[in-house]
Amino acid sequence: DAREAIFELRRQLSPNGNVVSPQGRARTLAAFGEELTPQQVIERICAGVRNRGLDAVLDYTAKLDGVTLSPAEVRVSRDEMLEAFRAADPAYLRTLRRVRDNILAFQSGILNRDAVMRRGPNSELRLRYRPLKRVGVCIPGGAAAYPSSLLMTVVPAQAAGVEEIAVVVPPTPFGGYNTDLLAACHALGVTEVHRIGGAQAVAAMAYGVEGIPAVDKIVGPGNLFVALAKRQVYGEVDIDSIAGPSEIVLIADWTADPRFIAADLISQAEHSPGASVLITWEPDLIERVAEALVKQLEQLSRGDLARESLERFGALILVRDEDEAVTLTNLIAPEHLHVSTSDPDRLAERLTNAGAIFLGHDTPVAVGDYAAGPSHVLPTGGTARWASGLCSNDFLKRTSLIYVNREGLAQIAPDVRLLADKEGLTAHRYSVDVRLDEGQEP
Ligand code: HSO
Ligand code: ZN
Repeated sequence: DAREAIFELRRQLSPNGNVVSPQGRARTLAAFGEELTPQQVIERICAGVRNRGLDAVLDYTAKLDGVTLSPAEVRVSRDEMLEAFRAADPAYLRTLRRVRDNILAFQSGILNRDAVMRRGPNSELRLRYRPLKRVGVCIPGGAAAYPSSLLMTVVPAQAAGVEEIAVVVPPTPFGGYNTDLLAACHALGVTEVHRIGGAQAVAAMAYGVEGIPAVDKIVGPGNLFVALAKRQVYGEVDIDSIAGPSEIVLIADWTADPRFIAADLISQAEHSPGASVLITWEPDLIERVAEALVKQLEQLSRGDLARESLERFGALILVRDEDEAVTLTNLIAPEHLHVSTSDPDRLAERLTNAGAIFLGHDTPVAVGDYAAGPSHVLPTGGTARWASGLCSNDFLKRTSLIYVNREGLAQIAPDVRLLADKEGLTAHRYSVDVRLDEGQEP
């Protein structure tokens, strides 16, 4: 039963499920040497950082990342950034610049604008947007320390006008010592990079520690512990989302090329784990995609990783018709949805639950992952039912501005008085009456 399979898949792929970096999970739990749940580990780390500041961050970095740093070694120096930038491949730097421009153009173009509403001459209502002042960006330290994730978080924040951006990335060869990543930071104008990661970095940015003032919002991908830590500090600061593994649903009809579909399914699976689901009403297509999958998995260098992921979290689903495809897809609410049909726009109209939709045969998800402009930080785990991908507007806060003159106050006063009376809040009522000279002494 497709529905049941989907629910099972959903359960396993939630950030709390057991597939999120099982090795990392085991290592971290072992480091605490007791029978602690991941949540209890997070509470310890956050409390430690809150109470003991940078010392605690460095202790956890030694304990969990196996790297001993002095306080002075945490922040990447200006010279180190410059050196990485100078040593970088010029073609890489040109690509970074072009992609940055794509992202900046899109993210600037969609920025919310202040709104003014006037109903008559006696009042004015406004909604004003202002950027957050300081934002923290998490970049993972393993093989997934992607420059593209740096682009897809930092540039939207810059488009919104965020003044200070702090990047944290664990002290690993992939992470805080990765010259490509440091070069990318420099190319984007990021000057503040700290070699810390995991829950301790999230806590440091949320509470503020020596050398790292508290931020207003924390964004960016991470493992189970980063996800749980973000949830823990939410309320103290804002966060983007609790991210789980990557996912794709592909809807295809007979006009789709099975080789393309296989490649798209595998490209999600190589995130390892990643969930890849094909939904079609063409029995033929399923067979041809299965054949193409076998061929491509043999040829691709990450084929083994992807195969493992496909075996656990892959599905080729045959539905009756388009309608059933739409219903099932909306139920899954995938992070990425690729509509590979002859008239993708028509179908997309009815596909309401998806982080990002890729239209037509020639728009692979990789275009959005790397270069198009919308952020690839997208809702996973079925949260596309109610959540949206990261964008520049997520770095703005709204303030409402309310003005009435004396006449405006007089006009609205009866309603204010009546509600204040109902609630028994006499001072609220008096604050209106005293202005309209109708109040006796309170
Ligand atoms: N598909 C990932 C983003 C990514 N892909 C980074 C390649 N690099 C989550 O949306
Ligand atoms: Zn990807």
